[in-house]
Amino acid sequence: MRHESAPLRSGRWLFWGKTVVAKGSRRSTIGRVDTGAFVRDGYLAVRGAFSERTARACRDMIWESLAGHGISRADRATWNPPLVRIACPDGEPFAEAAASAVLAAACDELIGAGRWTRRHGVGGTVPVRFPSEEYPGEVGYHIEGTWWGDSEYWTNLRSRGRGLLALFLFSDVGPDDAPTRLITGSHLFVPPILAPAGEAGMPGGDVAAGLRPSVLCRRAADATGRAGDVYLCHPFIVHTATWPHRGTVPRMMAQPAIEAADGFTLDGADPSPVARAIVSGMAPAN
Ligand SMILES: O=C(O)CCC(=O)C(=O)O
Repeated sequence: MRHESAPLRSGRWLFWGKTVVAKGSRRSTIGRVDTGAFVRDGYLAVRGAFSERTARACRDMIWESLAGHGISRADRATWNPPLVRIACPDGEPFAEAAASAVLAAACDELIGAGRWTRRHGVGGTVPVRFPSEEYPGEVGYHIEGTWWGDSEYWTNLRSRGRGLLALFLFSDVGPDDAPTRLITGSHLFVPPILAPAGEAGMPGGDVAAGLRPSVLCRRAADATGRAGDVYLCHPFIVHTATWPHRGTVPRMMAQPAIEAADGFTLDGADPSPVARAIVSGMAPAN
Protein backbone atom coordinates (compact mmCIF):
# COMPACT_ATOMS: atom_id res chain seq x y z
CA MET A 1 0.00 0.00 0.00
CA ARG A 2 1.27 3.43 -0.81
CA HIS A 3 1.36 5.63 2.27
CA GLU A 4 1.90 9.35 2.42
CA SER A 5 4.75 10.50 0.26
CA ALA A 6 6.68 13.69 0.10
CA PRO A 7 9.65 14.98 -1.81
CA LEU A 8 12.32 15.69 0.80
CA ARG A 9 13.84 18.39 -1.37
CA SER A 10 13.63 19.16 -5.03
CA GLY A 11 14.74 16.02 -6.75
CA ARG A 12 13.75 12.41 -6.78
CA TRP A 13 10.99 10.93 -4.65
CA LEU A 14 12.71 8.06 -3.04
CA PHE A 15 10.96 6.84 0.01
CA TRP A 16 7.41 6.54 1.00
CA GLY A 17 5.95 5.18 4.14
CA LYS A 18 5.93 6.44 7.68
CA THR A 19 7.49 9.86 7.96
CA VAL A 20 9.84 10.38 10.86
CA VAL A 21 11.45 13.60 11.90
CA ALA A 22 15.19 13.34 12.04
CA LYS A 23 17.30 15.39 14.44
CA GLY A 24 17.54 18.98 13.30
CA SER A 25 15.29 20.72 10.87
CA ARG A 26 15.51 18.31 7.93
CA ARG A 27 13.07 15.47 7.60
CA SER A 28 13.79 11.95 6.55
CA THR A 29 11.46 9.15 5.73
CA ILE A 30 11.81 5.59 6.83
CA GLY A 31 9.89 2.99 4.94
CA ARG A 32 9.89 1.31 1.58
CA VAL A 33 12.30 2.41 -1.08
CA ASP A 34 11.21 2.65 -4.68
CA THR A 35 12.69 -0.70 -5.63
CA GLY A 36 11.21 -0.58 -9.14
CA ALA A 37 13.08 2.65 -9.88
CA PHE A 38 16.25 1.17 -8.43
CA VAL A 39 16.03 -1.92 -10.64
CA ARG A 40 15.36 0.27 -13.69
CA ASP A 41 17.79 3.13 -13.05
CA GLY A 42 20.47 1.46 -10.95
CA TYR A 43 20.56 3.98 -8.13
CA LEU A 44 18.55 5.93 -5.63
CA ALA A 45 19.35 8.80 -3.33
CA VAL A 46 18.69 8.71 0.39
CA ARG A 47 18.23 12.38 1.15
CA GLY A 48 19.23 13.55 4.61
CA ALA A 49 20.65 10.16 5.57
CA PHE A 50 22.80 11.89 8.16
CA SER A 51 22.64 15.34 9.66
CA GLU A 52 24.31 18.54 8.56
CA ARG A 53 26.07 18.66 11.93
CA THR A 54 27.56 15.20 11.32
CA ALA A 55 28.55 16.17 7.78
CA ARG A 56 30.31 19.28 9.09
CA ALA A 57 32.23 17.21 11.64
CA CYS A 58 33.24 14.80 8.83
CA ARG A 59 34.48 17.73 6.74
CA ASP A 60 36.55 18.95 9.69
CA MET A 61 38.27 15.56 9.87
CA ILE A 62 38.81 15.47 6.10
CA TRP A 63 40.50 18.88 6.33
CA GLU A 64 42.73 17.48 9.08
CA SER A 65 43.79 14.67 6.73
CA LEU A 66 44.35 17.13 3.90
CA ALA A 67 46.77 19.06 6.13
CA GLY A 68 49.05 16.05 5.77
CA HIS A 69 49.10 16.82 2.02
CA GLY A 70 50.10 20.44 2.63
CA ILE A 71 46.56 21.70 2.05
CA SER A 72 45.15 24.28 4.42
CA ARG A 73 41.48 25.08 4.76
CA ALA A 74 42.33 28.70 5.50
CA ASP A 75 44.73 29.23 2.61
CA ARG A 76 43.16 28.81 -0.84
CA ALA A 77 46.59 29.17 -2.40
CA THR A 78 47.28 25.64 -1.16
CA TRP A 79 44.23 24.24 -3.01
CA ASN A 80 46.37 23.57 -6.03
CA PRO A 81 45.81 19.97 -7.02
CA PRO A 82 42.41 19.47 -8.62
CA LEU A 83 42.18 16.06 -6.94
CA VAL A 84 43.53 14.66 -3.69
CA ARG A 85 42.40 11.18 -2.72
CA ILE A 86 42.58 10.19 0.92
CA ALA A 87 41.42 7.13 2.84
CA CYS A 88 38.11 7.94 4.49
CA PRO A 89 39.09 8.88 8.05
CA ASP A 90 37.91 6.88 11.05
CA GLY A 91 36.22 8.76 13.84
CA GLU A 92 32.94 9.40 15.57
CA PRO A 93 31.27 11.55 12.87
CA PHE A 94 31.92 8.90 10.23
CA ALA A 95 30.56 6.22 12.56
CA GLU A 96 27.44 8.39 13.01
CA ALA A 97 27.01 8.80 9.25
CA ALA A 98 27.36 5.06 8.68
CA ALA A 99 24.90 4.25 11.47
CA SER A 100 22.05 6.14 9.79
CA ALA A 101 18.77 4.29 10.35
CA VAL A 102 17.29 5.32 7.00
CA LEU A 103 20.39 4.11 5.22
CA ALA A 104 20.27 0.76 6.98
CA ALA A 105 16.59 0.41 6.09
CA ALA A 106 17.37 1.11 2.44
CA CYS A 107 20.25 -1.41 2.43
CA ASP A 108 17.95 -4.00 4.00
CA GLU A 109 15.48 -3.48 1.20
CA LEU A 110 17.97 -3.43 -1.64
CA ILE A 111 20.25 -6.26 -0.52
CA GLY A 112 18.25 -8.09 2.13
CA ALA A 113 18.27 -7.86 5.92
CA GLY A 114 21.22 -9.70 7.43
CA ARG A 115 22.97 -10.02 4.07
CA TRP A 116 25.21 -6.95 4.23
CA THR A 117 27.91 -5.94 6.66
CA ARG A 118 27.41 -2.99 8.96
CA ARG A 119 30.65 -1.12 9.39
CA HIS A 120 31.82 1.09 12.24
CA GLY A 121 32.58 3.95 9.89
CA VAL A 122 32.15 4.78 6.23
CA GLY A 123 35.31 3.29 4.68
CA GLY A 124 36.49 3.56 1.10
CA THR A 125 38.31 6.59 -0.20
CA VAL A 126 37.42 10.26 -0.36
CA PRO A 127 38.41 11.79 -3.70
CA VAL A 128 38.45 15.47 -2.74
CA ARG A 129 37.96 17.60 -5.84
CA PHE A 130 39.03 21.23 -5.61
CA PRO A 131 37.75 24.13 -7.74
CA SER A 132 40.04 24.11 -10.75
CA GLU A 133 40.14 24.29 -14.54
CA GLU A 134 42.92 21.67 -14.60
CA TYR A 135 42.36 18.10 -15.74
CA PRO A 136 42.37 16.10 -12.49
CA GLY A 137 43.04 12.62 -13.88
CA GLU A 138 41.07 9.55 -12.79
CA VAL A 139 38.15 10.46 -15.05
CA GLY A 140 36.55 7.72 -17.13
CA TYR A 141 33.50 5.49 -17.24
CA HIS A 142 33.91 2.36 -15.16
CA ILE A 143 32.29 0.01 -12.72
CA GLU A 144 33.81 -0.72 -9.32
CA GLY A 145 35.64 -3.96 -8.85
CA THR A 146 35.52 -5.57 -5.44
CA TRP A 147 38.52 -7.81 -4.86
CA TRP A 148 42.10 -7.18 -5.82
CA GLY A 149 43.28 -9.23 -8.80
CA ASP A 150 46.75 -9.08 -10.27
CA SER A 151 46.68 -5.40 -11.20
CA GLU A 152 43.19 -4.06 -10.54
CA TYR A 153 39.90 -4.78 -8.80
CA TRP A 154 37.72 -7.59 -10.13
CA THR A 155 34.09 -8.53 -9.87
CA ASN A 156 31.82 -11.33 -11.03
CA LEU A 157 28.24 -11.82 -12.13
CA ARG A 158 26.91 -12.57 -8.65
CA SER A 159 28.81 -9.56 -7.30
CA ARG A 160 30.70 -11.56 -4.72
CA GLY A 161 31.59 -9.29 -1.83
CA ARG A 162 29.69 -6.18 -2.92
CA GLY A 163 26.05 -5.38 -2.31
CA LEU A 164 26.08 -1.75 -3.43
CA LEU A 165 28.26 1.22 -4.27
CA ALA A 166 27.51 4.07 -1.86
CA LEU A 167 28.29 7.74 -2.43
CA PHE A 168 28.30 9.65 0.87
CA LEU A 169 28.11 13.41 0.28
CA PHE A 170 29.93 15.32 3.01
CA SER A 171 29.71 18.66 1.20
CA ASP A 172 26.85 20.17 -0.77
CA VAL A 173 27.34 19.07 -4.39
CA GLY A 174 25.77 21.15 -7.14
CA PRO A 175 26.07 20.72 -10.90
CA ASP A 176 29.25 22.85 -10.99
CA ASP A 177 30.97 20.97 -8.17
CA ALA A 178 32.29 18.00 -10.19
CA PRO A 179 29.52 15.57 -9.23
CA THR A 180 29.90 11.88 -9.98
CA ARG A 181 27.98 11.07 -13.17
CA LEU A 182 25.85 7.91 -13.22
CA ILE A 183 24.63 6.36 -16.47
CA THR A 184 21.00 5.58 -15.86
CA GLY A 185 20.16 1.94 -16.48
CA SER A 186 23.74 1.04 -17.40
CA HIS A 187 23.91 -1.72 -14.76
CA LEU A 188 21.52 -3.77 -16.93
CA PHE A 189 24.12 -3.99 -19.72
CA VAL A 190 26.90 -5.37 -17.53
CA PRO A 191 25.64 -8.91 -16.71
CA PRO A 192 26.05 -10.27 -20.28
CA ILE A 193 29.66 -9.07 -20.22
CA LEU A 194 30.39 -10.74 -16.88
CA ALA A 195 28.48 -13.96 -17.49
CA PRO A 196 31.06 -15.76 -19.67
CA ALA A 197 33.72 -15.21 -17.00
CA GLY A 198 31.72 -17.27 -14.51
CA GLU A 199 32.69 -17.41 -10.85
CA ALA A 200 36.26 -16.28 -11.60
CA GLY A 201 34.99 -12.92 -12.74
CA MET A 202 37.00 -10.28 -14.55
CA PRO A 203 38.71 -6.93 -14.00
CA GLY A 204 36.42 -3.92 -13.74
CA GLY A 205 38.37 -2.27 -16.57
CA ASP A 206 37.58 -5.14 -18.94
CA VAL A 207 33.90 -4.78 -18.16
CA ALA A 208 33.96 -1.10 -19.11
CA ALA A 209 35.89 -1.92 -22.29
CA GLY A 210 33.26 -4.51 -23.22
CA LEU A 211 30.33 -2.10 -23.05
CA ARG A 212 28.52 -1.22 -26.23
CA PRO A 213 29.39 2.47 -26.84
CA SER A 214 25.70 3.37 -26.98
CA VAL A 215 25.41 2.54 -23.28
CA LEU A 216 27.39 5.72 -22.61
CA CYS A 217 24.86 7.69 -24.68
CA ARG A 218 22.07 6.88 -22.25
CA ARG A 219 20.63 9.55 -19.98
CA ALA A 220 23.08 10.49 -17.25
CA ALA A 221 22.30 11.62 -13.72
CA ASP A 222 24.72 13.68 -11.67
CA ALA A 223 25.03 12.72 -8.01
CA THR A 224 24.19 16.17 -6.71
CA GLY A 225 22.64 16.94 -3.37
CA ARG A 226 23.17 18.26 0.09
CA ALA A 227 25.77 17.23 2.60
CA GLY A 228 24.23 14.26 4.40
CA ASP A 229 22.72 12.68 1.29
CA VAL A 230 23.83 9.18 0.28
CA TYR A 231 23.41 7.63 -3.15
CA LEU A 232 23.01 3.86 -3.15
CA CYS A 233 23.98 2.40 -6.51
CA HIS A 234 23.76 -1.04 -8.05
CA PRO A 235 27.24 -2.64 -7.93
CA PHE A 236 27.31 -2.63 -11.76
CA ILE A 237 26.38 1.02 -12.33
CA VAL A 238 28.63 2.65 -14.93
CA HIS A 239 29.87 5.99 -13.63
CA THR A 240 32.61 8.53 -13.92
CA ALA A 241 34.12 11.48 -12.16
CA THR A 242 33.50 14.81 -13.93
CA TRP A 243 35.54 17.94 -14.39
CA PRO A 244 36.25 20.82 -14.23
CA HIS A 245 35.06 21.82 -10.76
CA ARG A 246 33.71 25.35 -11.20
CA GLY A 247 32.19 25.70 -7.78
CA THR A 248 33.72 27.50 -4.85
CA VAL A 249 34.43 24.84 -2.22
CA PRO A 250 36.03 21.39 -2.38
CA ARG A 251 33.71 18.53 -3.12
CA MET A 252 33.99 15.93 -0.37
CA MET A 253 32.42 12.52 -0.98
CA ALA A 254 33.28 8.96 0.04
CA GLN A 255 32.50 6.00 -2.17
CA PRO A 256 32.67 2.81 -0.12
CA ALA A 257 31.29 -0.60 -1.00
CA ILE A 258 28.37 -1.83 1.04
CA GLU A 259 29.77 -5.27 1.57
CA ALA A 260 27.70 -8.40 0.97
CA ALA A 261 30.07 -11.32 1.44
CA ASP A 262 27.92 -13.90 -0.32
CA GLY A 263 26.89 -11.78 -3.29
CA PHE A 264 23.60 -12.68 -4.96
CA THR A 265 21.79 -15.77 -6.18
CA LEU A 266 20.70 -15.54 -9.80
CA ASP A 267 18.37 -18.51 -10.26
CA GLY A 268 15.30 -16.36 -9.66
CA ALA A 269 15.07 -17.29 -5.98
CA ASP A 270 16.73 -14.10 -4.71
CA PRO A 271 14.09 -11.40 -4.32
CA SER A 272 16.51 -8.55 -3.65
CA PRO A 273 16.35 -5.64 -6.11
CA VAL A 274 20.11 -5.98 -6.72
CA ALA A 275 19.69 -9.61 -7.79
CA ARG A 276 16.53 -8.84 -9.77
CA ALA A 277 18.40 -6.23 -11.79
CA ILE A 278 21.20 -8.69 -12.60
CA VAL A 279 18.69 -11.32 -13.72
CA SER A 280 16.83 -8.71 -15.75
CA GLY A 281 20.09 -7.66 -17.42
CA MET A 282 20.60 -11.27 -18.56
CA ALA A 283 17.23 -11.35 -20.33
CA PRO A 284 17.51 -11.44 -24.15
CA ALA A 285 15.86 -8.01 -24.59
CA ASN A 286 19.08 -6.45 -23.39
O1 LIG B 1 35.23 11.36 -7.78
C1 LIG B 1 34.23 10.92 -8.31
O2 LIG B 1 33.27 11.63 -8.60
C2 LIG B 1 34.10 9.46 -8.64
C3 LIG B 1 35.36 8.71 -8.46
C4 LIG B 1 35.24 7.27 -8.84
O3 LIG B 1 34.28 6.83 -9.43
C5 LIG B 1 36.29 6.36 -8.45
O4 LIG B 1 37.29 6.79 -7.91
O5 LIG B 1 36.11 5.13 -8.67
